[in-house]
Amino acid sequence: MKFIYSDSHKLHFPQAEYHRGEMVTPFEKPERIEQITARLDEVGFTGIQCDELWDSEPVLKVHSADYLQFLKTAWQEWLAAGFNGDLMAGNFPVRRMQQRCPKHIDGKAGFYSSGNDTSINAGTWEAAQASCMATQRAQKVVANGDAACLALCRPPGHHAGKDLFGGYCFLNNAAVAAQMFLDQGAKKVAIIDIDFHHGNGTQDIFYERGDVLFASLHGQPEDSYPYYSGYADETGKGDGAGCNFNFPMPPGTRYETWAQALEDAIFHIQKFRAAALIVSLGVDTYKEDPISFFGLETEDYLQCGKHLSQLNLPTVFVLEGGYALDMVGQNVANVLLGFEGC
Ligand code: Q9C
Ligand code: ZN
Repeated sequence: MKFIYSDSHKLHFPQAEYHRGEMVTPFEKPERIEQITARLDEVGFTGIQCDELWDSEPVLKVHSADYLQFLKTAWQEWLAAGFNGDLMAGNFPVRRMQQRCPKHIDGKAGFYSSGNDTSINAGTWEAAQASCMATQRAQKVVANGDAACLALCRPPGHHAGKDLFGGYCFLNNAAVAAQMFLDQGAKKVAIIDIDFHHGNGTQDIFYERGDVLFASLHGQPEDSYPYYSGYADETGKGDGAGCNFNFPMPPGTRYETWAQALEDAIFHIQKFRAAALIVSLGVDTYKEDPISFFGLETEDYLQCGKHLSQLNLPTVFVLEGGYALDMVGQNVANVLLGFEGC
């Protein structure tokens, strides 16, 4: 299997993250990609450096134009306001407040964000675009006949909503890949999100659409980020009614239980008759992950990949989370190895 990456991911390097009452080094850091590429090289996958120019066409079908404009100019506006250091949102238009975008960048940041966990620096927009272009390239590799391809996205994407950044995400790469299959003639596409966290951004984008099935396996919202979505009774709306599947699971969930939800999701995808599959591939389900609470082991990812291959669909893997630096490479590699039947 080929994997697509871009060195431009390094341009996004948040300085600090507020975590459990302390400022810490961000979990979502450049070394993640270095670890993964090193391991994928060792295992014999073929890395392709992506140098494609920005193409906003499929992106504008899943994100709003005003949101993309915000991302493009946010850093310059932050500097122009006289602020130093990373842009980070601190105030949000919550219940009963006005949903009107203010003029000041400090207000705009909160208007377009779901949390204070995701900061913007000078190179963030370029890195987010490169991450999205790696996805677009991987989708084209699959559209041109490869059975599967991995986009090594950084920053990740599944928490990015139609007009929201957060959860370390800016552009929803999985949504862009799904949209591309549809634009190329597919009638229906499925996205399965196996990152530890609920794919709230992807759910938001497709919640009222019947052409994309979204299924997510994740830590239950009672106990886990993103806290305000991911319940099993969120099943879609309008044209999308019955096309959204959430599988929330409690702390300590191990592979046996998790794999039952995976089988369940796979069953629904088969019934949906999707023409292509996008996998939001996070390996923060790993037992040693520093911000998550499932108990998957490195060998389990082989089985997981094998299950996904049973769908027998053209498949684009899109990297999401995974923060246990020592094992993130092997865990990602194992999903692909299992998928290829190794
Ligand atoms: N430090 C992905 O795995 N947690 N995103 C905020 C404050 C945010 C995870 C807690 C977790 C986001 C792609
Ligand atoms: Zn995650």
